[in-house]
Amino acid sequence: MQAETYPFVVQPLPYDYDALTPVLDEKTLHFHHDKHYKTYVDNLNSTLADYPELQKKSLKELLTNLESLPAAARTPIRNNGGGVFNHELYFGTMRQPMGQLPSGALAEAINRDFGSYNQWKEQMKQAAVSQFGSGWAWLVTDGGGRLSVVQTLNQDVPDLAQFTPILLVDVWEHAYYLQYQNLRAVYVEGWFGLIHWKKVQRLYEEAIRA
Ligand code: MN3
Repeated sequence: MQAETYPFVVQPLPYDYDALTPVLDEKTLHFHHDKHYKTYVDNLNSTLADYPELQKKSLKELLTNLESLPAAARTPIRNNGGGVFNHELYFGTMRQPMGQLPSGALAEAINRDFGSYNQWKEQMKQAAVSQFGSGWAWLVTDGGGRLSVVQTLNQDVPDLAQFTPILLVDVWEHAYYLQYQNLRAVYVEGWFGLIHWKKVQRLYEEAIRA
């Protein structure tokens, strides 16, 4: 899903704008995808327009080596490149509610590393609800398939040299405020029902094969 290199392109939602109702309504998805996410893509491209030497790098390469970037490009790439990476994974790992649960190797890893699906869910929910201010809660794997839950602030990504993100939930107010106002926990609880587990399993299997 993530476009390889500059110029980055807005990826369409992989479902209709009304597909995630009632958890996320059409208006929320239009604002979130068409305005917020698109702005990150546009700003990333306008930053990279000034740095031909960075235009061949993938988003992952840019975000893995922020310290190696020209000082003036570092913060805009961290914020806007992170914004692109995070939103593409977020929109790409939801789908029309169908009551899926994890299965296969990923389900086994969740049981091994968290105790059970419910214990994982509790930890993920805690990470999402307790994130102070704007940020994300993530499920990541290391190269050996060991899972962990992490939080990041703003549009920061986890350490991509060490971890592959396979799932995340956006807890910026723009993700939920139109519908839930201050009730972040209610939004997060609903989000669990939107998880596209087959896609998450595919990302997990790719990460441990790589
Ligand atoms: Mn967002």
